[in-house]
Amino acid sequence: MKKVVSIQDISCFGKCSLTVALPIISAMGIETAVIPTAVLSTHTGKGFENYTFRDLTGDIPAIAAHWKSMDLRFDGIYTGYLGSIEQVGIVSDFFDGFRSENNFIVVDPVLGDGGQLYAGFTTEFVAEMRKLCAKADYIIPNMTEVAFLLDLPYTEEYDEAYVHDVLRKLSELGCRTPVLTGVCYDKEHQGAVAYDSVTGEYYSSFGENVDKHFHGTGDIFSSVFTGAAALGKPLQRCLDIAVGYTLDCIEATIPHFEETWYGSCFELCIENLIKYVKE
Ligand code: PXL
Repeated sequence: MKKVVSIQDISCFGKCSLTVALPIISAMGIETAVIPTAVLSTHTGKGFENYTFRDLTGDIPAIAAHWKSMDLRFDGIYTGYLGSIEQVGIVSDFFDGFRSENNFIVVDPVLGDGGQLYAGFTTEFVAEMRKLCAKADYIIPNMTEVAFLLDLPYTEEYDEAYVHDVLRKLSELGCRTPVLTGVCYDKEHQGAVAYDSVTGEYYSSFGENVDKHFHGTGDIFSSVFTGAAALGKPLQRCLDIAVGYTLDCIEATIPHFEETWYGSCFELCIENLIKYVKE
């Protein structure tokens, strides 16, 4: 069986980070180990306030040392939301200890959305995340995260040439294949565009655009992308599965949006994901 380790927080309520990565990657038939980097009562996104936050950074080196003593190996290492500068450094050490010729690293540089950083993040934190991106094979930012990573103004008006240009610049941070999510060239379509900096090729996948914000879709996309890459699917297929399933989740959430405004109802279409993986 393929094995992936996901390193990110567990937001106890709110359908994101580990409560998304663990069920989704497992459903793809992949053994999913976790390193919870923090425990929060909810996520920190819009609508939640006064959440608790217990930092688990200090536990990570001991977990890594125990796993090393057992000679554990992973086909993929996938990080998402990280809570502090120190934590990003410790995750970077984990990469050094567990990366090999035979595995890959995915960094979802969770920083913000809608042109704004999430609560608690600073420009110093962005600088540290930029360094982590340099160690990844794949990074999966949205447009907001691109603006912060590349120190560019945030814009919702762009064309294909602009997207290709920022993807090239992201690869210059040191990562082979940046994947940009939430790309809209027109009001009808939304999708993802990737750049393989070794071959110089661009890949993209688009679906219908639903013009509303759904929390947690970035984590759904990155989890599916990571799972598909661990299964050895080609880059185009990884994009198609991740875009397709994320859109399924958005459509499944619409009838429940009043009640489930804080996350996306990925649970209601997990059978689609299992089908896509087998196609
Ligand atoms: O969905 C990304 C995410 C993960 N973890 C925490 C968050 C967020 C986004 O708001 O707050 C704690």
